[in-house]
Formats: sequence, structure tokens, C-alpha cells
Amino acid sequence: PVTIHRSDYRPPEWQVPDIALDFALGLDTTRVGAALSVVRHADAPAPLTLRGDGLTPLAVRVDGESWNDWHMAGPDLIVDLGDRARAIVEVDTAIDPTANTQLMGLYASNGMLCTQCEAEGFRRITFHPDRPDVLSRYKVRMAGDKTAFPILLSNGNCVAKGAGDDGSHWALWEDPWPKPSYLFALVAGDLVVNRDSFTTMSGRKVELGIWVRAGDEGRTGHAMQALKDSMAWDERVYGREYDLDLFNIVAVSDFNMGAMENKGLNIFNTRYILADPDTATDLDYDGVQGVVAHEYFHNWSGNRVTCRDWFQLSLKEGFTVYRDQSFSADMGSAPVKRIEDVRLLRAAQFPEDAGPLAHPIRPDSYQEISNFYTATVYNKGAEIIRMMATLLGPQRFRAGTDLYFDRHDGEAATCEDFVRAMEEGGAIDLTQFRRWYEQAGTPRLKLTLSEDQGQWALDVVQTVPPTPGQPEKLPMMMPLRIAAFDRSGGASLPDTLVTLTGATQRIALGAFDGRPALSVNRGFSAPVIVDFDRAQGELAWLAAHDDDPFARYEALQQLMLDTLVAAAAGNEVDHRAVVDAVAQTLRGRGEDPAFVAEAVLLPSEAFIGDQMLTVDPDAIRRERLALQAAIGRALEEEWRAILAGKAPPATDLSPHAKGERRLRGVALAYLAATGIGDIPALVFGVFSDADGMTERQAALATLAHGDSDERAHALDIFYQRYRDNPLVLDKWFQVQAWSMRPDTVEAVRQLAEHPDFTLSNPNRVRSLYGAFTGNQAAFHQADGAGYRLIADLVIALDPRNPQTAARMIPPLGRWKRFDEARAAMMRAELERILAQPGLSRDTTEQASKSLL
Ligand code: HT7
Ligand code: ZN
Repeated sequence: PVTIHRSDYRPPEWQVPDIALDFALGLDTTRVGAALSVVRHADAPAPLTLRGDGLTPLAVRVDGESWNDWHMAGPDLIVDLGDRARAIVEVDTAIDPTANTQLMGLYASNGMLCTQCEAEGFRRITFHPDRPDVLSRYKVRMAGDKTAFPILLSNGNCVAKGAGDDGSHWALWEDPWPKPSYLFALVAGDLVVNRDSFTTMSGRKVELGIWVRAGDEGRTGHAMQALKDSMAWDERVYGREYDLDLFNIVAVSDFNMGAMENKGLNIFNTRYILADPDTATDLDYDGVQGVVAHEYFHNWSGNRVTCRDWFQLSLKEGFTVYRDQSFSADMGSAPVKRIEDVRLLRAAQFPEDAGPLAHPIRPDSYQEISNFYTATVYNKGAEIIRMMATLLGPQRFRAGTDLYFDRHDGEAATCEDFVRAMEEGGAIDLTQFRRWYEQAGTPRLKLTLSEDQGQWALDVVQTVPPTPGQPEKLPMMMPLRIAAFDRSGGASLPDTLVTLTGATQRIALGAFDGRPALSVNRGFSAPVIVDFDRAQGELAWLAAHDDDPFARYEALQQLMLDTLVAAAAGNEVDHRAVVDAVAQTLRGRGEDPAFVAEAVLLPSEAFIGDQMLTVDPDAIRRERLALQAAIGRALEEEWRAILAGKAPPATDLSPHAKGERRLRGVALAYLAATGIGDIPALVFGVFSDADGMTERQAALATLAHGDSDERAHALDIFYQRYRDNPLVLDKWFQVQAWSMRPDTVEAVRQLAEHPDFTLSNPNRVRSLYGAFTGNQAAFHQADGAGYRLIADLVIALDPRNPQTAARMIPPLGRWKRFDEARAAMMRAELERILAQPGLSRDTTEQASKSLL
């Protein structure tokens, strides 16, 4: 495979200011006529390269004349235009949407036609430069059978429509805003709409539409509210107004990712649109709200200001994730949102940064860009923006974003452009900060406290680990929020923002009567790993008294983590300190039950493993279950009391009600771990009585870990009730793949044979196999059966959907973290994958890099 380097970027030789597309739609054959007005930007004559993927030109015309001066260079069309400086280049092609199982380009899903063009899908529809720095105004004519495709949608506004006398109809759409080809979209199908409107801050009325299959319209209310809230929030917080008279969203069930921000016509995975209390959990509701906001926010951070090239992906994704995180924090509980975001970062991004696929948020090279839609580009990218916001403070950050949007509106920009706008708008020197865009790897801060004549100081030693291709690292600039407390009630050092720049740095804390309790990286101000030896008593004190909720959460988690890591390493441990701290935190549950639920949850098996030199999945599971059982037993009455209370109605989506339900779910898990005889019946009672999916799924997942009769019964009831609802059926697969039962590998193998399982639907694949790779002890079963299962999946899925197949590989690439026997088996499976003939570029890149 060819490697593409960031340093090789050259501006396009031809621009395409206008493009007219003509679609004759059919599920098996769609004819595409493209007319590109091209303008030469190169000084000297240059051939026009139009990228293609699996296309054959049926006819080529230049300025209305049939044209023979063209040839194919692999999949691409090269048109020789002589010394012309401008021309209208027309190319006709035909594609088969039903055969498009990759779900990139134009594809069929459940009888409808839809598109996914980011990153390089447009070239599967028609020949085009297909690079984000070529921006065009689009006119799209689409025609098709009126019965099969009663609804015809594209970007912008519908400016004309009509019908033929052969049962066909057509629509003409125009998008006034120049856009890159990756933002093109088209949908044709039998859909119903939930309509609403939003009046912008300048008084313009925008028509809003959410399009779904008939029968699903009643489940779109939350998405619509999220859209209106997002539009208002972006005006209030960033001063950004929507810029078309129409904003459409379409939900499709076969989709490779979460959603897509096509201009004026977002296309969504149904998972992030459909929600009602009977079928969606509170987390699902939050997912809908967050993803609707994310895609809407792209209208400015991504569409109005787009990316110059795909190496700049974090310019739009990191910034937009930061924007959606801030929005969700404002709409619910900010501390809980921060905890969730950090938990995700640690679960998905820290391992990526520590493994063979580590890359900077602005990568230097790639073989297949789809492999770089990563937690690093998205979630670490968001942390980098957050750090700039922290360093600048709210007013200066807003001045920076205003400057960025105003200066680059209508342009294809770079990460450097963003940082420069922050520097100028925020009056700050970010020279050293730019290293966050260049260096991969999670920085580590080693902290030590020292005292001299009653004056205390904190010494920080910063290291950034070597990563593939980057053996040497320089220290990063970062904001570190700290506070120090006198535990005996004396004066404290209040919340203080320190800017770290050096490899070593000393921070004066002031005078304390004895060692202060240090609260560090408050609010997770920097995405780093902190090494700091603290006694159990100090952590317990911070868990109870720190005035920063995130730091309180961290202290309790650290206490649990220290205990679990010691136990998994074979040390004798005492559970008492953790039990007492959990009890103490539970006592405060009246105020913010969601925070309490997060805080008392044990760290995940994977996160415990991340703290060990060599991960021992079996010991981790054993010790985690032991601690869970100890907490369950010691606080049995509290857990029972939480469950004995009346659950808030499932229709109550207030943060408090959601928190109460979350805490009830935690109580179920703690009680189930005790093995006390009546618990399966109690959990089954919660399952049966549940008036909504949050409680129902929590109870089902709890039962799924065991082998009670109630387990089989509940799984059966759930299946019978929801077998016709694909999103809920996904949950049925998922809870079984998450199960801590010893036979889970075999169960997953059998579930893959279930009549409702299919490789054609990415959600279903993720619900079974994605959940399974997150089940550390099962995936790493000592005989290697888990590794074989995933390698078999990748081999079967790659020819059909390489993007989704390649996304299953990273867990196999973590082999260096495991014992020799497991490492050898993981490598062997990666090699088996690589030995498959005809392997895609996506999977080849991920598997070969994973072996390094
Ligand atoms: N910007 C969107 C990316 C996306 C995507 C990328 C590759 C393959 C399929 C895809 N679907 C959507 C999603 C987002 O971040 O908003
Ligand atoms: Zn995005």
C-alpha cells in the first residue's frame, strides 16, 4: 500500500467552483452525470486528475464536445485539457448501490438510497478531485420511481420538482454554500418526517425535518429537541447562526459510524436519532443529544471552515467534540459529563497512545484515512482544545474562536490556522503548546511533595513516552489545576492554575502544618497520567472533602485502583478503606445521585490492566469481583434500600431522575456480586417491573453475568418482546457478549450463528463483537479462542465492509501488554489475517502496524 505524507501536501492544480450532478436513481443501477466547471490554478498547463474508486467512464465531454484525450491511471481518470485555463468537463458513470456493502459512496439500505462521502466516498459516485480543499457550489437533479423513492433529498434547498408520465418524479436541489465533496449527500426513499422550526438570532425561520421509516416518527422527539437546543446554544456560546432555510436529518439503519454532517442534510445512524423510554436507556438518550449536537456544530466547525487535507482532521473533529462536550455539560450535570468524557478517553485513547497504532492528533502519514477516525484525533483532539480554553479563559478563548471563524470562513484551513487564531485572539504564545499536535503518547507527571522549614513544594517531572517513529520527546506545555488542603482545618491553597512547560518544575504551595492533601489535575485539566504516591487515608479524605467534584471522583477511583492493582499482583489487601469510602460517598447521594453512581463504580478491568506491567486478565477479574462482593456485602442494606425506593418514571429525563436510575443499576451490580441467594429473583423483579429500558437493560445485563434460571427467562422475554426492533435487539446481543460467565467465547460464537445476526449491519457487528472485545477476561481467554474469534470475524467481514473490519483489529495489537503465551497467539492471529489474499488497504494497514 502507498503511504501518504502530510509533508507532501500541494495545493490543487484545478479548482471546481461549480458542479452539476444528474442522478437517474435505481437500487441496482444508478446513472450519474457530472458536469464540473474546472478552473486551472497551476501556472502551466496540467492534466486534470479526477479520482475514482470502482468507476468506469461511460462518456467524457469537454465544453459540450465528445472528448478522447483521457486515460485511466489505475482507478483515476486523467483528462488532458491542453492549455485550457477553464472548461466544463462532463463524465457519465453508472453504479450499483445494492452491491455497495462497504457503505461508502451511494448505497442501498432497507430499500432506500443514501450516501456517505467522508472521507473519500464521493469518488465512488463520480470522478472528482475529491479532496477537501476543492470547494464547489452544487446543483443536484435527482429522478426516480415515485413509489420506490417518494422522498428525494439533497443538500441546500429544493428549488424545483416535477413528475414524468412514466411513474417517475424528480427534484432539483441547490446548495448556495461552496463545499468540499465529502459533504455532498443524497437520500431517496420512502420516509416520513417530524417537522419543526427554529428562529435564528437574526430572526430567520429555519424549517427542521427529521426523516425516518414509517412507524419510527414517534421516537424522534428527543433528537428534535436536541437539535433546537444545539442551534440556540451555538448562537449563545459561540455567536454562530445557522445559514440555510432548511435543516434535514435522515436516519438510516446501515451506517459505518455515528452520523455525518453533510451540509443541510445530516445522515444519522438510527441509533443516534430514535429514542423512547421503552426502547432507549438514559445513556442512549444522552448519545442522541450529543451526536445531534456534534453534527449540528460541524456546520461551523467543519463545513463553513473545513479542513485543507485529511491530516487536519482534528481541526474539525477535536474542536467539534469539545463543543459537543461543553454543550452536554451545560444541558445536564457538568461534573458527571466530565467524568464520562475522561473515562472514555482513558478507555479508548490512552491505550491507543500506548500501543503500536499511536499517532499525533495531526498524523504525519497514513495509508487509509478511514483508519484515522480515532479516539486520538477525536477525543484527545478535544482535550487539546480544552487545554487552550483553560489557558486562555472564557473571554479570550471566545475572542480566539471568533477570529478563527471570521478569518477562515469559506476556507479549507489547517490546525496551525486554529492555533494562530488562538494566539492572536487570546494574546498568548502557544509555540511550545504546538507540540501537542506533533507528539504522540500520553505524558506522565511524576509528583513529589517536599517541605523546607514549614514551606511545602510540589516537584513535577514530565516525561512523554516514545511512540512508533518518535523515540525522543520534548516536554509539553499544559495547564495543571491544583489545590492543597490542610487536613486539620488550617488555611488551604485554593484552586490554582499552573502552566507547566519544563521537564522538571517546582511549584511552591505555601506553609502547612504537616503534609497537605494535594488535589491535582482538577477537572482533568490536562490529558496526562499522574504518578503520585498517596496514602489511603489521604485519598479517602480527598474523596470526602475535595471541593472539586472531579477530584473527589478521582480520589475514590485511585483508592480502588491501588487496592485492585495490588491484589491482582498477588498481594494481600484489606478492602476496608474502599468500603468505608464508598459508604461515605453513598451517604451524599441525595444531592447528585449521578455523581455518586459514577464515583462508587469500580474501575473497569481494562483500566486496572493499564496500571500493570503485564496485564493478568484472570487475576483482575477475580480481584475486582472480590472487591465488588465485599462492597456488596458490607453495604447490603444500603443497596437494598436504594432498590426498595420507588424508581423515577422512565419518562422523567431530568438529571436527578437519570442519576437515581444509574445508582439503582450500580446497586444491582453490587448486590449480584455477593452471590446472596435471593438476588437473582430480586434482579428479575426489577427487570419485570421496569417501566423503561434503563432499568430493564441494567437488570438484564446483571442477570446475564450469572447462570440462574432467571437469566434464561429474562433473555427470552426480552428477545420475544423486541425481536422486531433492531436497536433493542442489539442490546440483547450486547449483554450476552459482556457476560462474565466462563463460557462467553463459545456463547458469542453461537450468537454469530443466530438467525438475527448479520455481518451486513455494522451496529449488529459492534453489538456482538465490539462488546466482546471490551470484555477483557473473555477476549483474552488463556487458550486464545477469543483472538481466533475476532480474527475469523475480520477475515469474513473484510471483503464486505473493510472499514468496520479494520476497526476490530486494535484489541489484537495490544499484545505487548500481555504474557508471552497470549502475545504469541495474538501475533499469530494478526499474521493469519495478513496472509489472506485480497485484503483491503484498511485492514492491511491496521494489522501490519499492529505487529510492530
Ligand atoms: N465526520 C463524520 C465522519 C464519518 C465517517 C468517516 C469515515 C467513514 C464513515 C463515516 N461516517 C461519518 C462523523 C463525525 O465525526 O461527525
Ligand atoms: Zn465529527
